[in-house]
Amino acid sequence: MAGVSLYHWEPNANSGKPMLALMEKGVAFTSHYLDLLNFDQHKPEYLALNPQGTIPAMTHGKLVLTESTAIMEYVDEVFPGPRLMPDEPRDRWRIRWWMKFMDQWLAPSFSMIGWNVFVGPAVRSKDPERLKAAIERIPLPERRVAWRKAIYGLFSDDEMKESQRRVAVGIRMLEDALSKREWLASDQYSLADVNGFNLAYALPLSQPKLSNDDLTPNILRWLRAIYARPATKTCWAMGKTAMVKRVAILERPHIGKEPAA
Ligand SMILES: N[C@@H](CCC(=O)N[C@@H](CS)C(=O)NCC(=O)O)C(=O)O
Repeated sequence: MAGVSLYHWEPNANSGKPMLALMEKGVAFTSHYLDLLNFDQHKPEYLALNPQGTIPAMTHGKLVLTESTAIMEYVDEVFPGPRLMPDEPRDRWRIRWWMKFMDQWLAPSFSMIGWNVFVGPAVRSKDPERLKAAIERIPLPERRVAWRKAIYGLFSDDEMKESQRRVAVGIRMLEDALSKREWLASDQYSLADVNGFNLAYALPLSQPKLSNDDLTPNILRWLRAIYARPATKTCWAMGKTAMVKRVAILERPHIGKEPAA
């Protein structure tokens, strides 16, 4: 069978989705770690593969695939191993509903908060001229804007407030869905759970007043159940940054409103 290569950053957000889906399916792949904080995704060798300069991208033989959720669906359909999409059309619809909601509406807000508190501060101290040149090399104008705002601390109060509002709405919706069934969108572990974990694995640390064992017990049960899966453990062990190591909070048996550092 043709080989699989994955170009990814950390097991987090979009990169973590195909990483975890491949590991759940038991598909061997060659990992190409691109350091997002070093702007590896805008280097000519990667742009030759994905001219948009965003990660992840996957190759399967000669085929180049982009868009993390679409890659996960491809992985689930093409490779043997446990199915991550059930057969029942209603379940498939619910899974796709959640993935669209997360990708389009919720994840950009999580991302803005993450870029404000982690990505921006992590690169800000680099040489200013190098940073300016790095921003100019970014192919997508909207990503150029995001980088500029993160590096120079330019996210407005209104933008941050709206992101925080969306995260609060998303937490309520996740808790409600997970109070009705074991997994997010069907009675079996699915791509919606893979997608959701990548978004929410550090919630009790990043949003302790909104998500903890007392307020959102079902979200915490769900996060711990996903973290206990061997594929998740292997996947998150590939993380190199402090951002991803936050997953260890799920090892605590009880997380209150103010988790100790
Ligand atoms: N819709 C795309 C989004 C890809 C994306 O924007 N990835 C982020 C990382 S999570 C990225 O590459 N950021 C780097 C940059 O903007 O330079 C997907 O789901 O694959």
